[in-house]
Amino acid sequence: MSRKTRFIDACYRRPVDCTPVWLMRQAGRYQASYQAIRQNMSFFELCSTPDVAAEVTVNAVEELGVDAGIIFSDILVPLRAMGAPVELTHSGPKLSDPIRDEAGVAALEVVDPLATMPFVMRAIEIFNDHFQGEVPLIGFAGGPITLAAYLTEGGHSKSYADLKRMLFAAPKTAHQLLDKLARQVVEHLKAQVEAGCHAVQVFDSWVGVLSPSDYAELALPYHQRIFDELRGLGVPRILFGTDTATLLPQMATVDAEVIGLDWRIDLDEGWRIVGERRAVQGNLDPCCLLMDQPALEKRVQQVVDAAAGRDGHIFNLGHGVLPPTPVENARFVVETVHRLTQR
Ligand code: 1CP
Repeated sequence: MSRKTRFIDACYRRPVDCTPVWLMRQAGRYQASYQAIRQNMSFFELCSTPDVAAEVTVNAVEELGVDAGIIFSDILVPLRAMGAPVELTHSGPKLSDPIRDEAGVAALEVVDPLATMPFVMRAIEIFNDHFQGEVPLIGFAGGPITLAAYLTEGGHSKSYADLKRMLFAAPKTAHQLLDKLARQVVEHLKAQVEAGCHAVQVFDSWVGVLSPSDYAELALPYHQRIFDELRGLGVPRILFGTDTATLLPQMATVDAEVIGLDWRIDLDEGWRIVGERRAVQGNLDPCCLLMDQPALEKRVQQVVDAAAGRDGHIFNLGHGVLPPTPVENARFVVETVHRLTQR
């Protein structure tokens, strides 16, 4: 079975020969090949140089043996295209002039991805040329709450007080912002599929900072709209967030083929909540990859056991690969899942 068939069939809950695996943030600083490339160019330079972005994506697939690639880019790339000059510093993403009022929101523009981010689509084409369509490629965008978090906070945050000040105290401005972000997400994902992506994932990584009632008001309507508008593309759609255990009953109403789970809920319990009709992606704690291989194998086995051989499990981490991860442990996870789930 080709990697493409294995991955796509699992998304649609069809039987496969073994459980497909890919790892969130599988391309990055824990790889020597990535570090070598980053010595010569800045992060956003890398993202906007299609042959190098494609090379980094291909390297991750080849070094790890995963069943899918995820195009090397960032959720911050479309924010820069919309007019928010986000930079990447040693302490993470930074926006010197965070967006906290109506004027700031009004200045953001929903842009044509082909005109403003052609390099993303070009990198997708180069990846597909390399693998001749044999390895599926995932396109992605950030979710509205996560993008709004970077714009309002100006970077990573512990309390998300600036985000929540806008969401709770200025709901009209907040909805204007979320609406623009949702429209940009749809445009960006459509362009990536048209360029050749075989699946799409929305990373609403920080949506778990919301209570269930705030999720219902501020995130769910946008998730539903984004996924409804992507239905016609005919590719599997993955919805991911972290800390979503209490939000899953609502996320299960979004028309996504696959729901991503983090480790804060057991996979079988999460699957029960999102329903047997869905495929699920997850949910090994990325910290497990810092252990020795016998201990790591036990943790992989636990996730495989929780999936209990059901169709529609895509093995992944509950969140991204951590920078101190040994590459051989990432490769070991992929081999171990394939070995343990051979059918
Ligand atoms: O070289 C470097 O120092 C850059 C580190 C780095 C990398 C490797 C950043 C900056 N982004 C990326 C790549 C990236 N980002 C990918 C493609 C790689 C792959 O998956 O193989 C993807 C899908 C993302 C998505 C992304 N960026 C998310 C969603 C996924 C998640 O982990 O939650 C988020 C939240 C970001 C923001 C971001 N980009 C970079 C950093 C350091 C951060 C901040 C993370 C944080 O606030 O904790």
